[in-house]
Amino acid sequence: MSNITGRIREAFRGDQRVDPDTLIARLDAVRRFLTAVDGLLPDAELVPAHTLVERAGTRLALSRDHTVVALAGATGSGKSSLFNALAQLELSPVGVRRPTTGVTHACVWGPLEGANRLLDWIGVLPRHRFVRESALDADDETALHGLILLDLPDFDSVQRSHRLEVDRLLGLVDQVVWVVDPQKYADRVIHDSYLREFHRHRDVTLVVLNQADRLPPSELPRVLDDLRRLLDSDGLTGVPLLATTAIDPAGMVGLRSALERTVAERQAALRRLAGDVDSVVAGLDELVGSARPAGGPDDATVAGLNRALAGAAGVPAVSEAVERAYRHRAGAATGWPLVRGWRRLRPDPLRRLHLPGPTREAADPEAESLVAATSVPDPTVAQRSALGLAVRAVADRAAAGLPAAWPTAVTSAARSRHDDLPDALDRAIAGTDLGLDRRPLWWRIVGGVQWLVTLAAVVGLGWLVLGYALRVLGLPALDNPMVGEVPLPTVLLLGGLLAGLLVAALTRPVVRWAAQRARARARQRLTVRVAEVGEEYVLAPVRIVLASYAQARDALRDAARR
Ligand SMILES: Nc1nc2c(ncn2[C@@H]2O[C@H](COP(=O)(O)OP(=O)(O)OP(=O)(O)O)[C@@H](O)[C@H]2O)c(=O)[nH]1
Ligand SMILES: [Mg+2]
Repeated sequence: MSNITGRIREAFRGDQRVDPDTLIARLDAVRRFLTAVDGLLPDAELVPAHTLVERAGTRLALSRDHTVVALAGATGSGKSSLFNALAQLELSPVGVRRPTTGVTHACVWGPLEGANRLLDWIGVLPRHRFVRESALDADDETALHGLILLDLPDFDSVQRSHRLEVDRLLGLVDQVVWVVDPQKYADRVIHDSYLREFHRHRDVTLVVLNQADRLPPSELPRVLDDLRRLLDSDGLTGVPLLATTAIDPAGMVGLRSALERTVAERQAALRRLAGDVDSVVAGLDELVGSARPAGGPDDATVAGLNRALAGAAGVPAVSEAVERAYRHRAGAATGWPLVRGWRRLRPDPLRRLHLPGPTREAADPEAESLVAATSVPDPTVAQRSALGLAVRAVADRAAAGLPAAWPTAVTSAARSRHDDLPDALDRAIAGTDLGLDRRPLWWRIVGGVQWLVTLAAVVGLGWLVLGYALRVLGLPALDNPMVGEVPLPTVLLLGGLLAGLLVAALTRPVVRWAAQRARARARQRLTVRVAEVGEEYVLAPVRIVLASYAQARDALRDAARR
């Protein structure tokens, strides 16, 4: 037995008064519960709670000064006879042809006005409503002022409409007086289908053994004992059990004073609703339980999700392209000027993926989808299924320990934005600053050195060509300054070429190292962005369901507090 049900049982002990504010707080808690689970739990399971909230709201708003008591029982048990005897008028026909009463009759003690709206809601036709006061002016009836007595059709009827009417009314009235007779008091229908169902409404239940005059006086205690035993096994321990005789005013005294007490207490409506809340809470208890879910899946599961998202988003391919693009761009900026142009002819690896770096992130969500898509290859089948499994793992871990109805809700939350994931990942990749925007200073310095040494080589070459031309034309030769044994132009040409090659050779490992760093940095930034997508599209919806669960559990705990 769960905690909540246990608490309800305990609260039942004793004839407790129901505080209206407490009842309203409990109903509010049921309302909070319904809001928390809206769209998460199967609607069919929530029908009783919705019905309760609606009925209770209306009943409390209509009239707290009236007590609606129904006489219910099998045909011929004497409901109409008791009804007429209490009203001391022939209001509801009593008959020998069964079943006699086909529609509910009502008798109101006190002015009808206040009771009319209540009877409209209960659904008793105006022509079947009677007023005790106007029918007979009698002060001895004041003790019953505020009573609305209903004579119901029989619940074991051959007429289906009678049964439906009884079932409907039993859900609305404040108190039920079950009328049984010596022949049929042990019938299975009344016990299995009705009395047992009413065990949570013990404090608004009364049982009368009518037609007590038909039993020899010596037999009556035995029959009452037998009936008491049956009621106990119905879960109705402690409900008042009275013997009545409708045809003799003396045989009505006990019932009459019980009704007077009920009317004076003005508690029946509240107790009835409190019993309804208990039933609803007990019915929902299993659906909600008292699990304490974690705030979400554990770190390892989230890491698994992020890995799968990174794979599906093409993070490895993009970061590799970043490394290649770095080498490409660094080569173009620092390489030997004579071959730089040739390098530029080759396509930039990042631009080939349509990743020019940080994108124009759309401020307007409408326009978000217009942000240019990248050409990062679509995820493979394996990557897609890895992502599916990772999302599933998130749902499974998050829902661990939750009652049966919830894992489905958590799983659908985890998958709720699955179709939007590819675009979101693409946008995240496109929007990531891959760190290749700025040209590092050292590229420019090395590039400048390369230009200088190349210029030296070109000057040396020009000088040599000019000297050669002068010689061929027989003109006076140039004065060639010497550097040691070697003429300066030659030093410039060869030195320039060698220096260029040397600088290029020395730069290459530095570029390789820097490119790897750029790759690692880009990978890290991409991973962060992809994890943000995972948070927004997978984890946040799951957390919302977990929070709803916690709210529903707390609300139900509040609703159980009597
Ligand atoms: N002897 C005796 N007869 C009773 C008593 N109460 C009712 N009767 C008779 O039992 C028969 C059925 O009574 P009703 O009051 O019509 O019974 P009911 O429960 O209203 O029956 P339905 O309207 O068919 O559901 C009638 O003939 C009554 O006179 C009683 O306390 N003692
Ligand atoms: Mg009747």
